[in-house]
Amino acid sequence: MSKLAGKRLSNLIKELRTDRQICIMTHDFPDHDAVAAAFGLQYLLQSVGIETHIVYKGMLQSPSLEHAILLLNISIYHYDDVVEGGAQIITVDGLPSISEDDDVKICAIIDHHKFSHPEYVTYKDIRASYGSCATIVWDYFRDSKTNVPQSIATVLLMGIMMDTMFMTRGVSQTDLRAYSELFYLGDWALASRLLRNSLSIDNLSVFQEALKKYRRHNQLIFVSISIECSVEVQALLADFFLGLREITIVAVVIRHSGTIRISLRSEDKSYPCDQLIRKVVEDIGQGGGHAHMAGGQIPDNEYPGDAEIEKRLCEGVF
Ligand SMILES: [Mn+2]
Repeated sequence: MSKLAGKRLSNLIKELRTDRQICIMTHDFPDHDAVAAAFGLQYLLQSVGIETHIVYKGMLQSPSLEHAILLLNISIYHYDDVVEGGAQIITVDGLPSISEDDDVKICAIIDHHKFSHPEYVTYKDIRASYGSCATIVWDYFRDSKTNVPQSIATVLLMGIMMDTMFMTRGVSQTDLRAYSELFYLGDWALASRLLRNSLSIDNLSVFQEALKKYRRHNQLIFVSISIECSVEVQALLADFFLGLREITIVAVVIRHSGTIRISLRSEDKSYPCDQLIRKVVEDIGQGGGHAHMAGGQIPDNEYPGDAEIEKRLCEGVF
């Protein structure tokens, strides 16, 4: 191991055995921030001679992310295609769905969400005050005095901008430092162009349904979408409603590959999303996130119906 690895990276490397496959795994249905964090970390580990695969479960659902992966030459694989028995997993930006049948071991967790992370994992770097996981990985570059190549800087910029909605929410001082440094190192124009064009004409039917069906309770909007919808479109829809000046809390429910997903947004500090989501999914699912933004999942067969979710939400707020 290089002496230049830096403290954080050295501590991470101590958890890894190089005689087994090492995979950096994003949360299921990865988003820009998850892929950015994985891509950055892969480069760092490679620079000290450790080869890894970036893997995910679910699907890549964002055309803008797929475009970025192609343009910036990011090697990312579906879990089922490359992960070997006994593999060591480093998770980034949220826990993937790894079951006991998967013959793998999570050996490190790097995240900016306050989920309940498994006890047995000894290396946990959770920084819930950060706006993005990409910022944590940037800090590993800084700590190990490793130069950030242009393609990595561009992807990290995408991750930071996506999760902070172009530096307008959940921004910590470190996010700002990372952003301002990466701005000069990466291709900021490309990163922003890819992000700003993440919707397509096909997605308008989701917005149409949302505009017809949304339910307003004072400063709160609840909307449940019945047509197939990606998590990325769900997020953009939630942000759209939050942009209404009368509205400070938004919940968007979608159906997505066997689960019901709830995306929550709040601009009101008295109603932090991470607490609210726990009330909404209590006894039926799981959820977590930040004060300004959180998400929850409920298995299809446990779903109590939109009316019950709406009721729980209103009870949490009024
Ligand atoms: Mn993130």
